[in-house]
Amino acid sequence: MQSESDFIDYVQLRVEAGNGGAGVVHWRREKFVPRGGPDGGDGGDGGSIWMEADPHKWTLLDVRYKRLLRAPSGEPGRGQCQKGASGKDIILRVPLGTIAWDAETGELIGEVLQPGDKVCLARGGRGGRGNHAFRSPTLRAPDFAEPGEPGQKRLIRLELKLLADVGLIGPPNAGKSTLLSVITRARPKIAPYPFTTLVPQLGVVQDERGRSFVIADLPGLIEGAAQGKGLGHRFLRHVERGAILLFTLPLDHPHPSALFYALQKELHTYHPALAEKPYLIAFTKCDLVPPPQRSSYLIPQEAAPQFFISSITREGLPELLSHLRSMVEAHRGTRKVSQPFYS
Ligand SMILES: Nc1nc2c(ncn2[C@@H]2O[C@H](COP(=O)(O)OP(=O)(O)OP(=O)(O)O)[C@@H](O)[C@H]2O)c(=O)[nH]1
Ligand SMILES: [Mg+2]
Repeated sequence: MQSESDFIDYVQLRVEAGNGGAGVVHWRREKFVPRGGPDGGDGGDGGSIWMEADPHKWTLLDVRYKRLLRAPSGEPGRGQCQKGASGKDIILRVPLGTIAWDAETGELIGEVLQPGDKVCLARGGRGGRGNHAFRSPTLRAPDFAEPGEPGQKRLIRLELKLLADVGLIGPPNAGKSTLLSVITRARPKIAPYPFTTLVPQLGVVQDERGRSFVIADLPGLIEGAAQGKGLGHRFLRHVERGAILLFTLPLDHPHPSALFYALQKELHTYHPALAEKPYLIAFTKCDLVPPPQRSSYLIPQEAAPQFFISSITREGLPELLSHLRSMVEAHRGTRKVSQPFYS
């Protein structure tokens, strides 16, 4: 199970790609030929630095300890037109949903969304050409060669925005983690006090046909979250790429509908696009309210589907999950956001 300090969603590191190896000036040496033609080979290319999406990673924790990544330079060319060896690339494995920025210019370098997606963080320098490459009918004995190009050097900021299909939005103590624990194999911490969940947790909902979607349990949101109150705002960006929001409104709260409006307002304040995501509503802890009294909690004039669920009795869960699943399937592929909301 994850602990709080393991969830790292922001790191900065320096990357230095390898320089290209120099091309060389060299002359063919053969018996009885005092000075053969030019045969200086090209230098090898410098190693590049890449990030690659690894579906088994969910945090940038292990990247945090890598302050500097330096790829080897290419080797100089050699006689007999031999190219120098290229520097080996370095591949940094990162979770899906990692975005790379140039920390000095603010430029978006790229993001990885699918397993195996690769983005070049620093390109290795090209090897220089040896004197063999410069020979021509008018220049039979070039006595010069190119130096290698320098490798790219950058300060990189990596930011993780989790890729979940569904994000749980609710106040502290709403039963979000309990819900995650009964519908997935995730084992988040559950407790009868607010702010039990301090960092996002992911769980995979799987059905008997093997279809699955990913659901993110986030720290509870309180009013003023968008201005930095509580914990939730720091993690709100992790629902930016969740296609669907699931509002969890606990029935042990006196006014669940007021909660709903407050949560929507927070999302809107944080970023208006968040408030436009498709959503549904689950009234949690419905075991606390007898069925005849439940309908009074329904939010009037609300087009989104509303469910009464209990993680204890499991009431309402199959209906909620099947609805979520069809929404997820309808919105698959819409989670690519190439320009993140803010930097
Ligand atoms: N009666 C009842 N209690 C529930 C239900 N689901 C959760 N609870 C209780 O509600 C309390 C809070 O549950 P959590 O799952 O930790 O709530 P949370 O929304 O994750 O809270 P934070 O992480 O603090 O935001 C716990 O004491 C749970 O046992 C439910 O369906 N019925
Ligand atoms: Mg929780």
